[in-house]
Amino acid sequence: MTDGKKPEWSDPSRPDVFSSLIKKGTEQPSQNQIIHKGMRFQKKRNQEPPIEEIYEGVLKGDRKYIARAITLVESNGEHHFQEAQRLLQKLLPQSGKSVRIGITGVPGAGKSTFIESFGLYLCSLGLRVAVLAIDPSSSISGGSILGDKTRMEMLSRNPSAFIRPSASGGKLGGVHRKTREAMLICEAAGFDVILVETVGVGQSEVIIRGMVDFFMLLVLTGAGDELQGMKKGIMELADAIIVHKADGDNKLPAEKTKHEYNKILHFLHPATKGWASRAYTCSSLDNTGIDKIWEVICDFKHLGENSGTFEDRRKKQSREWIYSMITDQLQFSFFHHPEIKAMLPKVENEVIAGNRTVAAAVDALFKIFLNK
Ligand SMILES: Nc1nc2c(ncn2[C@@H]2O[C@H](COP(=O)(O)OP(=O)(O)O)[C@@H](O)[C@H]2O)c(=O)[nH]1
Ligand SMILES: [Mg+2]
Repeated sequence: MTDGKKPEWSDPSRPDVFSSLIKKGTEQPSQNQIIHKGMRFQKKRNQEPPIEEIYEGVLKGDRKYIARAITLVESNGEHHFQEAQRLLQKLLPQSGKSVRIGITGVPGAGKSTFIESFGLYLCSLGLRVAVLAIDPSSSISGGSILGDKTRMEMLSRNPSAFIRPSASGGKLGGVHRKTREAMLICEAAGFDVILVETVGVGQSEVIIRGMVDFFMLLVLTGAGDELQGMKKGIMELADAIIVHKADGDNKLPAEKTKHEYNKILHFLHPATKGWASRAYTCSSLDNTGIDKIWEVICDFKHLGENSGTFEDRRKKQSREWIYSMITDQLQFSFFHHPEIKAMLPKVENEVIAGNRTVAAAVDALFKIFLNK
């Protein structure tokens, strides 16, 4: 990850403190202006601006401060955690007004290109759009996200849009909390729509489904047999299936695929109570079918708000958030416990050498952790 950069205030003596790296973005005229205004940041190197300053900046929708706030919540440092929670607590009353949309699909399905077209369309309607792109594979592939940034070049230049790529470094659990918190920041910053892009790698779909209002699956044209083999579980998470790249010679096959999916969807459990998930075609290249997808999402929201399912899901998600946060916290405090850290390699060796059972080893660790 040679192109990755740590936040300026990160402690160089503790390289483990940040789980993700900031990627170099594309130049934006509006951001340059902000950087000039915010010269204080540069003078006060290694020192983060006070929470109150970040708070005010986020509320104003200042991208520089939104990025700062997200970097703060992404930190794994104990001190940053407390600061971040203080900031989020202040921002909380301003959140909850955006439509949260999750987008998944295999690599190459065209998610980033779709977000560029869809995002630009939303901006043209006068809406403000935030994009959070999570790439669980980025730590392995070494920055496919950077490619995404260039793919969303037009959108990233649009003053009504904010794009935040974030590498999970393979730790899905942490991304869970951090993406929710990044969403909260974007909502407080007044974005109308939040798009969360995630690569379909099994677990990530379920996690993102648990934090968005509307979830869509981008698929490509395929033969009927392939569709049958597709994981039913993933289709049952989707409020819409988008057969993407329906352009050129692919137009007709895409229509055919759409019908195939509709046939299957008919027999599946609906992802959202009272909503019939359907398949649609679109092309981000030709910009066709994009408006229809927004229409579907508006219908979904309208219906859900009237029936109460929209609010119900959000309440359920908040409840689940508590439990996933408890799990995260437990995990964090366990693995950062100094004695546990010191003991772990020894215990590992003992287990591998066959001198101790796993259960006995874990039990001993927990006795230390719980100070028994
Ligand atoms: N023909 C066609 N190609 C597309 C379309 N959208 C994306 N692509 C291409 O598909 C490839 C993968 O796109 P990308 O957005 O990076 O996919 P992601 O991995 O799902 O984010 C790129 O080469 C795009 O140019 C589309 O609507 N039509
Ligand atoms: Mg992508």
